[in-house]
Amino acid sequence: MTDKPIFVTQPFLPPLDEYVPYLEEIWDSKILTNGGQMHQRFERALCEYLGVEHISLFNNGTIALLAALQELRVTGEVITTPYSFVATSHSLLWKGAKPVFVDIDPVSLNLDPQKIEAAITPQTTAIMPVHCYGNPCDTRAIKAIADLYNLKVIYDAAHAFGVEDHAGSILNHGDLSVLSFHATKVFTTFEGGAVICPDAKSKQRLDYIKNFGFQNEVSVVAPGINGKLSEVNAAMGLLQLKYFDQIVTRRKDIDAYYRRCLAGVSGIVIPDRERQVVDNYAYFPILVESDFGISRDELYELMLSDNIYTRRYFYPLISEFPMYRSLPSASTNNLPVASAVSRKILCLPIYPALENTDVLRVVDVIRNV
Ligand code: T4K
Repeated sequence: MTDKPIFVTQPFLPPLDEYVPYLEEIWDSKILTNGGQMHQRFERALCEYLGVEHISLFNNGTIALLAALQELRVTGEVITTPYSFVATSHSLLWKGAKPVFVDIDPVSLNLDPQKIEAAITPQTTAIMPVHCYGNPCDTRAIKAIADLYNLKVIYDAAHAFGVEDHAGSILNHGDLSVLSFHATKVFTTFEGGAVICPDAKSKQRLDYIKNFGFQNEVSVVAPGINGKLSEVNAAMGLLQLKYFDQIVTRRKDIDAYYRRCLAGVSGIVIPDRERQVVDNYAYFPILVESDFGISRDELYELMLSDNIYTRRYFYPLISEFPMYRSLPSASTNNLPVASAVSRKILCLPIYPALENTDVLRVVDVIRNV
């Protein structure tokens, strides 16, 4: 008999009967989308929970990234990380901007601020870093560079729901920050996303952008898109929010259990998380070093044969995909750290329903090597 499958992640689903009253409200109102009651309530609840002033909700993180770039009128070249989900750079291509890849820091696995300045040209208009795995970027250093060269900063905070650093919510840094509420994320609305804005005016413009640019029934003030979050998704968000502290507590326990079990296993390195004051334990990445005994890919296959679905987030690098690899900044010589990490990384399963016995199954495969 094969053991039950263990996935890299699974969404937390609140009891179904708790969803029903929200659905009844939607059914009664007959408003299904376009900024209804649930949408408005969810926006307010999120601002309060996350400790931010203004949020514009979106139907997914990718459209939210696009809208953020549109709002800031980003053009020309944008400095970004190759070590992310492909949506980060794809949003730049959709906006007609050129991604310029800069290497990552070997500890945080985020854009290395020390390497940014060398990549700035007269065409550079913005920096798009990612808080990878919810690990905060060096926001101070990035702000100093952006201020000096007059660049916009858009944080891809898809992994960083609920994360705080020394200054409070990580989402308050940069010109705009973008969240994803995809089913694989620590906080989910099935599909969904949001842009965190510094002031009411930019929120207003983002609200126009996500609704085709409509300001009112007869005026269209921007080349907008359909980026609206439906009422059913917003209701799911309200319900998830009630459970989020519980979700993070369980993830924290799993994270600690992995660390205890894997301590001292030679060839397995757990990247340090040094900047967060409040973590969300969104991912559990390990680096499979050359002295482990087998390669990362062999370990990945070994897990698969045991019905354990780990993920190589992020391999290949974005810069290795066909639409990027001819860019000068995509060369491996320019990205030695990201290239090496991408070949060693493995994200282990972590989600609230994962039991300690499941963690042990994962750990045993590693220890038995
Ligand atoms: N920026 C960054 C840094 C991102 O990581 C992402 C998305 C974005 C931007 C864009 O945000 P969105 O537009 O997606 O809102 C997943 C997700 O599709 C993607 O949202 C996510 N990043 C990326 C890191 O991972 P896959 O190809 O790994 O997903 P999939 O379908 O293979 O799922 C992985 C595992 O999760 C499955 O083995 C089982 C489990 N799962 C998945 C789904 C969809 C469930 O249990 N239930 C589900 O509904 O890309």
